[in-house]
Amino acid sequence: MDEQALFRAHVATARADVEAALEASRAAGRAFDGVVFHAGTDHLFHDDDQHVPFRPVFHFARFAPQPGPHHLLVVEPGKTPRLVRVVPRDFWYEPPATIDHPFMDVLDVEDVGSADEAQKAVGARSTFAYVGNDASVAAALGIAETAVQPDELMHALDWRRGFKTDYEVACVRRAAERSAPGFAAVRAGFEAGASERELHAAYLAATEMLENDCPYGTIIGYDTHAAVLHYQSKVIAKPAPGRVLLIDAGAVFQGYASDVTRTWMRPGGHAAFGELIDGIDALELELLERCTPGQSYIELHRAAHRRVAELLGGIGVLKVSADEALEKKLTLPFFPHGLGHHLGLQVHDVGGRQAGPDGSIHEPPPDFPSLRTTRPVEAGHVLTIEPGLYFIPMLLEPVRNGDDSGAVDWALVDELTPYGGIRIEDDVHVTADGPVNLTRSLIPGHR
Ligand SMILES: [Mn+2]
Repeated sequence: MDEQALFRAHVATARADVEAALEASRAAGRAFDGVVFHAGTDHLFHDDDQHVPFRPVFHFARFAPQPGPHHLLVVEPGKTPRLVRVVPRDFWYEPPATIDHPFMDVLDVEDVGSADEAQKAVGARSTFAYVGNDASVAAALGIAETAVQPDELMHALDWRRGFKTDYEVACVRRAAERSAPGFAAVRAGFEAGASERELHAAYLAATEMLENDCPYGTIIGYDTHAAVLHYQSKVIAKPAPGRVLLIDAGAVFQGYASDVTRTWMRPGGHAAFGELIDGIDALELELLERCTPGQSYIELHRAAHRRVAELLGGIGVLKVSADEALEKKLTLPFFPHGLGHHLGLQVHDVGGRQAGPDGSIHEPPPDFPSLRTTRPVEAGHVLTIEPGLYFIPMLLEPVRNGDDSGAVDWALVDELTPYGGIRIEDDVHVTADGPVNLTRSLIPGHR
């Protein structure tokens, strides 16, 4: 299918989702004639005239990947969605690019010169709900505060965003295609001994992205930096010794993100660490293959902990059985984050903890408070699978000094701690016919 047809079908689904959300709201006693989606108001840094990097309101971006703030989109059942696009005449900044995208043909698009003009063009909408980041814009449209992101409507919209259209899946894959040369450049730089900062620059150059185009700050860390889960510094110094590199990076296509992590070790590193990399890689691919409709994501997370216990037992870091390790929660300090998350317009996409479209929440089990995804896996979901295994002194300290200290070979832990940690992540599209790995064929593993 061509892009135009894909996008047309996508907008049909997005419109149906809005209609279903309006119906859910009506059933809850809060009826609206439609929804005004706002691209959002941008912000300045405190007491400054510089703008905080702008990201559109994601429910807006689902209809139109139009950069820039202030645009308004009116969605009403039975009518073509109307986009009032703000293209200011400005000599300080370049106006947001009028991009080449099929939304120009699928939506009813009208250009105006300012946020005020956009509000005038949309007119009074007192019977509508407002979705956006600026209640004053809602007020200017005559929309009551109680109709600003009303709960029932938002729960239903968030839930439905979990089911990706073919267009959305294609965008995630295109984002991954865009990131692939970045991974190749970083791999080559790692082999040549480049610094973290040089690797980051190489990633941006190879993906043709500016810093603010990245869906999230790239994580590029050598050795112990790989054990800082959201490591951000990217030091200038050449790596010493630079035995291990962890890169967690994505790209964006039409607003949709990819999110992939690889961990590489130089030849001649600790054989036990190499075994752990192999083990986490095999685990990741195996769990990804289990992403079928009806699968409990929480069970996948539990399975990951069991394998982490087995891997640590296999190399001798843990001196107790996997059962005992799990019972004593000894894997938690080694694998302290969740197995993954929904992926789409947001890197950590909405709705991962929803139990249904009605606002009920599926809390993570008490053992795993960081788990972002508790919602059962369904066809249409796009998820990440990203098991990890780290040597984080701060988390291991209490075990070392606690009652279960004897269950761990601390000499071996001390040998492996300089290697930092491992995380391996791919993106999966769940279909009725099974999982599709969207990223592994584009971005090779660790070998
Ligand atoms: Mn991720």
